[in-house]
Amino acid sequence: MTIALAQPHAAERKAQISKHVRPTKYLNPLPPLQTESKRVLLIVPPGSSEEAYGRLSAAAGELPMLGLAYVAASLRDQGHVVKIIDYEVTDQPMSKASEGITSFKPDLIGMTAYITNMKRCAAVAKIAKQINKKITVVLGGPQVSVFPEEGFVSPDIDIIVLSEGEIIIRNVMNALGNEEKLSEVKGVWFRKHDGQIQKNQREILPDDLDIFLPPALDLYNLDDYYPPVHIRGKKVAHILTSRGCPFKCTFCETKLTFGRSFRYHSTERVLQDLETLISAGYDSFQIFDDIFTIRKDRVIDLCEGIIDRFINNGIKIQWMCFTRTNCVSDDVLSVMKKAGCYLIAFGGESGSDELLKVIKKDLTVEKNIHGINLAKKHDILAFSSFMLGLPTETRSQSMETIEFSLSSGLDYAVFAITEPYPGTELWEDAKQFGKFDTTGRYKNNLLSENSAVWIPEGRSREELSELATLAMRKFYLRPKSILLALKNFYLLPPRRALRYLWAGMSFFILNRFDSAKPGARY
Ligand code: B12
Ligand code: SF4
Repeated sequence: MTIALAQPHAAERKAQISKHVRPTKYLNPLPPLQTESKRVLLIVPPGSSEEAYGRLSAAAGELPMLGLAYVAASLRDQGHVVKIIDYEVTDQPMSKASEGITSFKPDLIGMTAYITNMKRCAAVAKIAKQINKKITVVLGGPQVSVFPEEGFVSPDIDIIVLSEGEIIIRNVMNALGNEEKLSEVKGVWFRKHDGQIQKNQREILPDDLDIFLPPALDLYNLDDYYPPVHIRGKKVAHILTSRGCPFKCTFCETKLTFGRSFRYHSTERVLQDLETLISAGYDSFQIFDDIFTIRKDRVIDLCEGIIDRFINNGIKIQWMCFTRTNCVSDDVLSVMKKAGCYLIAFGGESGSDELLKVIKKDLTVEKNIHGINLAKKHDILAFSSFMLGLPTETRSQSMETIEFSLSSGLDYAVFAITEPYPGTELWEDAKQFGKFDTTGRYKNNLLSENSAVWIPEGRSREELSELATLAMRKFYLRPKSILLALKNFYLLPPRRALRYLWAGMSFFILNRFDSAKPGARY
């Protein structure tokens, strides 16, 4: 059945999607505690944000890890004593981890593994085992969800949780110290007493996201964090209203962690979570869903809910989201704008149709322009991320991408040098179309001052770094971008505005932190 969204009748539409609106109470079928309660320490390993985001790190912002907060909420609900320590946000040295572990005396330590922090996770695990061999060290997160072998390279890591952690970790807690029981827990790989790695089957992802509790963000010291430069609002929270993506972009591994079917929270649940955050003083939200607008009917229902419950009652909120240029349309954007959407982040990736095909983006340059124009038509700012140095990319195609970013009406753009992640199709393509230079591994970062870890045929690391910097300069040193930055500074709390100003000056004027050499920071 086609849903008539152009001139929808509200009651009719509500009835059509009512099957997706679930009860307002948290139904909690998550595994209950079957053993004694444990002390769990969730750690963001020491490291600096400059390592992760490069020269413009202050502009990238610092946000509490949502994944750990979801896992923490689930563990706390099961009855454990849970603490989160983020050593990265406060730029702590590795020695601090030992103080935190010694004083909390955890039974279990958990960390989120990204491609960028695997070594640091291993270093924390080593410290934990030196303090007390009995501490169980668990790794979850994107990197080990698709490439669990990598976790066991460190002898100090005991258990890997693959994919969504909320249910699996509760089963792990019930099976701790009992290999037989642990062998039955789906979604884990673990090291047995004899040193063998037991590889259990993957867990099936639950359809109903409402079974998950809201992330335990209260376990972070929220004063330490601040959002990226393009984000508006006095107090900003990031939320997830859905998980999963059906598209097949070769470089992306989201689908490997969260599956290809699109799963989402009920409208009522999202509204309740927003209400809680608004009562705590939040006025601005970053919606971190991979493709927020993939289901029009759901987005329209949610936006109408926001308008009814908040906007019409004088509660002004603003928010941004991520989506694709082919998943926006006039009807959706119009209601999104009314519900407070001020910015959309698209994944434009390239200014060349040929390259968009290579990465199976299932988009064309024309579609990207159309999506950006539609956002602009509804007075919504448009942001896009781009990739430089894709397989088969030539210098002139890199320039096409840069030119596209300048001519397409975008308000914000980031340019990352392509980094293939294990487990993705791009990882396989990379072997054919270029070479890895492992001296640079784990050092590539989001904001332009990159050292490529994979060099496409016929290109060089220096050339790609130079192009990424050139792209940022060309894009942000235009009068249009400078005016937007000035407008934003005026809208932002002074401390944040000054921080961004410093980041911009460091990058564009002082050329500070020019450490694009591989290995510069390790
Ligand atoms: C928002 C986002 C960001 C934000 C992060 C803000 C923040 N602090 O939350 C920004 C823009 C800053 C960012 C930066 C980067 N990101 Co990012 N990001 C995302 C995005 C879109 C959402 C992350 C999220 O919140 N997910 C929702 C939570 C619930 O999921 P989760 O963290 O995976 O956690 C679940 C499970 O993994 C598991 N789990 C996680 N941790 C643990 C721990 C334990 C103990 C257990 C049991 C389970 C468990 O359970 C959780 C709940 O279900 C994802 C894509 C995606 N859909 O996830 C990419 C993604 C995570 N990012 C990715 C990358 C590569 C990066 C960068 C390295 C990019 C770069 N080159 O600079 C940086 C560096 C990050 C770092 N800290 O080192 C990759 C990761 C690939 C990889 N193998 O590491 C992803 C998957 C996107 C992709 N390209 O495929 N990112
Ligand atoms: S890049 Fe975006 S659209 Fe493509 S697979 Fe990943 S989440 Fe989906």
